[in-house]
Amino acid sequence: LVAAFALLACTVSQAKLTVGFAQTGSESVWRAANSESIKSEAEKQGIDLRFVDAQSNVDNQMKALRSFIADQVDAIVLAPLVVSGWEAVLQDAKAAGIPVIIMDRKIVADPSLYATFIGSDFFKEGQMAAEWILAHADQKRKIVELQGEPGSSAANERQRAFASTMATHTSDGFRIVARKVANFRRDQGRQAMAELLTTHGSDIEIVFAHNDDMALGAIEAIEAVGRSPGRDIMVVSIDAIKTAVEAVASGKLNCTVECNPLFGPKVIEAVVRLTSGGTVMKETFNKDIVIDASNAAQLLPSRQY
Ligand code: GYE
Repeated sequence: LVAAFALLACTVSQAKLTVGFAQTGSESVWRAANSESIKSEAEKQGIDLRFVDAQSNVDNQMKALRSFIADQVDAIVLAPLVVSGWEAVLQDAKAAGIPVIIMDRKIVADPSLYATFIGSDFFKEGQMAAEWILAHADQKRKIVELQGEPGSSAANERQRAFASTMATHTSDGFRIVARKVANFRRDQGRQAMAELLTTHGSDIEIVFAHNDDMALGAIEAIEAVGRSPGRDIMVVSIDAIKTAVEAVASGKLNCTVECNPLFGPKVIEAVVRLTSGGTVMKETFNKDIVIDASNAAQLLPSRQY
């Protein structure tokens, strides 16, 4: 009997899963909320999570994956900084029998190299932002775009969707006059917008930012030149972090398209299924909504991130 208990205790302790999580970095408020959501759910489920903050550096992320494979973790969660370059390391993970969950951003690779993708539909988000502008722009037509991390699926898809939706309305005069990369960061958004205001001055009527942090930076830059964000210049972005929803409620931001980062429970559920012989859907998309003056105040109290 004692031996049986010892055996049981042994299997129970062996059952604790070890999961490697290669996060992009900590570039935005969205990212902090996403990291927290996965960490807390892992803890709840008694999972040993090895968290690596790649500090927006692809080499760091690649190194993290290699060390997870060398340590024979039970599963890998990857939020890929960029879309390309993952084939070789994913082949190694596959050869080692380690399931990989791609979350948040997508990759371009043979789909058999990863188990599942879980995240938002960035193309749809870009489209929703463009459609909101088309419906609410009044006389405003000239747009500047603040772009996220080059090569990331989030920036790629939001740009592609926005441009293609706007392209169908060039006859109405809608035009993207300039684009600037600000890497999803608030300080860079402020800086980029200040430069755009210098070079394009009174031309700018609408700002489309690939995330809220950059939009909040842009709002500061607009105020710094004595113009009124939300009125003189329309500002639209994506993520719907609490500070941005507050800015919508106070009229400085016109619209933010939600991109929900709180899907740690879905990611961890996939980990548990995949490591216990279960199956998961190849792709799972989160549902996102549009937030503007019509619903911001009402949504604010329940905002979790
Ligand atoms: O919009 C931005 C973050 O990949 C959806 O990355 C994510 C984006 C998000 O830094 O704030």
